[in-house]
Amino acid sequence: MLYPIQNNIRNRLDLSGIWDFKMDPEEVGERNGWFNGLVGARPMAVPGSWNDQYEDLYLYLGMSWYTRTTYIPQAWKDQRVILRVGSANYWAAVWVNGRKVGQHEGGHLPFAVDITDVVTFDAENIIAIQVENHLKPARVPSGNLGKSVLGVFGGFPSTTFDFYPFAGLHRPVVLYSVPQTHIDDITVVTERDGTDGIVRVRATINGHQDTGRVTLAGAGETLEAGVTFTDGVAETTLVVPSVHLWSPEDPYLYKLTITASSDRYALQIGIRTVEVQGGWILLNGKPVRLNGFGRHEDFFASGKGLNLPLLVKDYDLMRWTGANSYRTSHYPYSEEEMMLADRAGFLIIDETPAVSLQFDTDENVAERLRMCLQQTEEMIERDKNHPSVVMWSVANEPMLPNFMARLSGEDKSPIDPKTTEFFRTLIVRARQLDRTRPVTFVGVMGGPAEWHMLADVICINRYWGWYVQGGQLELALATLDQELDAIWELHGKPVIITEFGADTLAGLHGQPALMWSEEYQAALIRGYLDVAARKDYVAGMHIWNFADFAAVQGTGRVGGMNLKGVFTRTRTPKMAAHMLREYWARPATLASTGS
Ligand code: BDP
Repeated sequence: MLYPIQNNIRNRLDLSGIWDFKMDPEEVGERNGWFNGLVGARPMAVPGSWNDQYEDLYLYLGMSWYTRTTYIPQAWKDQRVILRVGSANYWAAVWVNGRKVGQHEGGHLPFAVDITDVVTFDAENIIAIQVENHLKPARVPSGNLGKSVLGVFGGFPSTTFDFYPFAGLHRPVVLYSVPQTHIDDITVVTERDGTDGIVRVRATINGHQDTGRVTLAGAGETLEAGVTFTDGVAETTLVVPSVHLWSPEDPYLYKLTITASSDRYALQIGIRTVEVQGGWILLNGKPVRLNGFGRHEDFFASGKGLNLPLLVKDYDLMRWTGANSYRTSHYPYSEEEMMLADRAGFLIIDETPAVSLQFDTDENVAERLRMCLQQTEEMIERDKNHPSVVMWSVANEPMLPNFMARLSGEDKSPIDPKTTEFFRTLIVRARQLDRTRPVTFVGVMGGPAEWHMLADVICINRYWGWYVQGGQLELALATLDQELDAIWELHGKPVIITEFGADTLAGLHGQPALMWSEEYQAALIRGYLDVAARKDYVAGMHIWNFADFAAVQGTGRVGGMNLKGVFTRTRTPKMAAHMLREYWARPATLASTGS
């Protein structure tokens, strides 16, 4: 799943812009030939969620149609023409010139369809994309389970997760062309040997025999190796003397170019290593602490749609706080975001859309496992070459049916081993696809230790001082302190608190610091950071959340918003953001003790 590029061989035509849009709640569009063009359509921006572009669409999640027409340049005539959708949430089908050419399920990962045989070069082509985001029990993530599984968050629409289920074409739709014989895929793995960098490259081509070249340019040098594609595969290893390593402090990128007889593809790579050793995560052999945030793709009007100025601003604000890391909670973010992270030097925990997995009927669970595997595979395929990605997360807060009783300690019964098998399957699959990065999942409070045992790093979300022991910070921090040591004792692996925080109404102040005030949020976050700073096995602290974000409506969500951001939704810093800026400016204790 290579990102479409423009060079002197390949072409790319971005179809972002204003498309025609029409709701199809009765699902009559296909029967009535809406793929040939929409009657009574309204304008809709792509990329962008449809929900926040019109008042009457906010709550609409059903079938919808997008259409637009485009010429395809004559110069592409001898090439294959591909249509690629960056993200259509949740299910989509693509039609070109009246023919259905493909469909895809899963809202946060791209899909591509070869449309060479259906395009015309002499007239405009009509492209139609159907999209729906019905909340369904067996989907990943799930919705409409018939009861509120999230207690206080449970609201409307009925999700199992705590963010708004924005719908639509969220990332660019592009047409691109590749030569008939073209490079299909590239996998880059980097290692270190003393001061040498080792770059292992594997490329595949859709032909049998071919010869090519691999070129690596950077740090004032260009290395080259000839390669032969045998049965479509070519492999080579480049040794880079006096390597310029990639790190958050110095995110140095090399340019890797693969040339075959008819094709060329170039990408930016970073040379770095990631390992887990005892209670540490090592980056380039030195302990590193992941300081940062859980985030969301979320903004006014654009919803979950790619918003480039916001992306740049968010990276700048994260840097302003001193953060070096974030998690793509709770789904893979845009490719543009990943490329910017490579360049800006963020350490990313890359997460699949498996948020709030439920274990209800065997049938639903089997269907969810199928989707989880698909999304894990698609995510790793897409993001495997990014130096910024340092860990895969295959789920966030999977939940046992008796979650509340387990949390309170009332239920200590053994867990169903089938649930452990579920995670073993996902984690094993991720490791098969990528042997170079740790694999984890993010556990909920009270979640079973059996699941964590399968992971390379223990990632936990903790809300002592908010949902539990709310308003009792001293008690909450003492609970955290003890729990962390118990977790370390049990697992002997690095621990990351992937979520902790407090809802905070910007502008609400108080002395004493009461819940919902800016003071309370700052004190809670600071308290957690202080506890963690005393423990060498804590490899990361991610605050929930970077910014306030849209959630479903409910009694715990003022204005339909989760207010745990250290920035508001419009990116105004709360007190906690200023506190972090000071806190993270101090040298991290572990980094300074590294070898
Ligand atoms: C955690 C979830 C996250 C929520 C957060 C919260 O992982 O998605 O937004 O709690 O309640 O349970 O703010």
